[in-house]
Amino acid sequence: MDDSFLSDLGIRKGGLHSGVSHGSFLEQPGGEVVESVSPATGEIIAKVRQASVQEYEEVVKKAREVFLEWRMVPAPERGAIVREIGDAFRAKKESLGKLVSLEMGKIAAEGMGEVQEVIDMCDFAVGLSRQLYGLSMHSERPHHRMYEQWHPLGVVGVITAFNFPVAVWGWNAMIAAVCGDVVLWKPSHSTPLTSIAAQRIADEVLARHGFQGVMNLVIGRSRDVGEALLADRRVPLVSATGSCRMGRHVGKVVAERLGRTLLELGGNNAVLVMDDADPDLVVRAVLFGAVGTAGQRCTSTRRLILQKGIAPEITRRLVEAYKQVKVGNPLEEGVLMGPLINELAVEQMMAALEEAKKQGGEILYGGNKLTGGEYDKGFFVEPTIVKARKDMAITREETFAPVLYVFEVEDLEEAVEIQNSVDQGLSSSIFTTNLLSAETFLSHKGSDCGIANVNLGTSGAEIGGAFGGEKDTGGGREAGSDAWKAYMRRQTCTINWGKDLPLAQGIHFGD
Ligand code: UN1
Repeated sequence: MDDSFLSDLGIRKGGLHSGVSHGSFLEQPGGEVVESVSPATGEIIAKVRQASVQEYEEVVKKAREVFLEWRMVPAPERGAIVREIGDAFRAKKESLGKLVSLEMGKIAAEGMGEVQEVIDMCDFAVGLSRQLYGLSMHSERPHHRMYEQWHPLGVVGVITAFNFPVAVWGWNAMIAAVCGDVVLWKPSHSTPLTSIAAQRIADEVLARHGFQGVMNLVIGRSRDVGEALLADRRVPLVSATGSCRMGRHVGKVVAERLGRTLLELGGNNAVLVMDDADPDLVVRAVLFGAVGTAGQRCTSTRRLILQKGIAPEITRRLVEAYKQVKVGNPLEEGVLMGPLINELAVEQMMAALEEAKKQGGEILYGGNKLTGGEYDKGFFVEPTIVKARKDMAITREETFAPVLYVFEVEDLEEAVEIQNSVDQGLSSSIFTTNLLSAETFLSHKGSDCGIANVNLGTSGAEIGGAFGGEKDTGGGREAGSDAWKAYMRRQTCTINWGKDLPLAQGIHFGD
């Protein structure tokens, strides 16, 4: 493999890298060394020295100082710097996309798509830097004026997962930066090199402008560094992506100190297909949604709910399509599905399939771990389709793997009932050419998810919309629309420009 992309990103193959940066990387952080392992080949790409709690302390202290300066920079000027960060990511798109593939296992096209998401976020944030609007209100009192304004919040903790090792940081970091906040990033220990490479790109631009430390990186163990971050009153907002279990813990610890959280947790996303749907669109969308990123997106399609008239055709064509999926090294041309992230993920998928069979599910395609040849070195599985019934409890759990449960229903009402019967509420979609069905799905008696699509799949959202979901997905919204408001504090201001002191609600007090 040509690994010049690693040197392009400053990563030395087999080398030992620092996992802590407050604008420039610390020489010798005091935490344990972690290995970055390619899930496709089992090879150690490089090693990373993590932060101890002591370095975490140092970084937060400095971040807090940088915040006091950064918040005084006019927002459009902050935006201009973020524009340069976007340009720097453009220049490294291919290299960083390949590193994402190598370290996380998604195919190169998706790795590059993820870097594009960071670039798009930079562009969005630049525009936003001139649009951090507050409202003005009419006061009920004479000679009074009321308005609201948005102030920077402080140091924002960003905890990201392995599956989107750079895009989700981009959603948070670019918005936080234009809002005048300072970012403290704790990435997944499974993808340390991607975060180091991304941090280095941002560091270089920020240093050029004398703003080292607006973005900070702390790779560290959850049980000490992570806990320190959650409990830290100097961090007013923690934005966390991960499992529902992890989110419950984050929510509890941060709420205990009355801090804010922005949670993007599990999904159990369904595609509903009505008899009047266009089958070509369905097959392509479900393939991308269920097999893309080896089913390891929060938005991956996990349930396919088919109206009974179209069910045989869709099932047959989907099985045909699955047969064509080439599973292998994600950096190889023609491969559509890479490995899972680690052995545990493979075991969890196999355990879920055992459970599905016990509960009455029937495997229509796949179901196995892949072995032999190059497969023995990595964590490869077959993409899998399971014919399911709605009473199967396993279908209500999120298994982070390419498992698609297929249901058959009578009508839209039953389809929506199954779709909403799970604890998670991230993404959903319907395929129909009937306006009434589409609008019912989008209405308040339709999908209960944060994302609801018509005639496209559940995954692959654009950054322009607010991203996130309801129920156990955590309720947070990131990226586009007005998600920026979570990263600022709102201040309501009333000004009296008269010579009297009228009270609100018409109260007379001692006069
Ligand atoms: C995630 O899996 O955490 O909508 C994020 C999508 C991507 C983001 C997924 N743009 O599938």
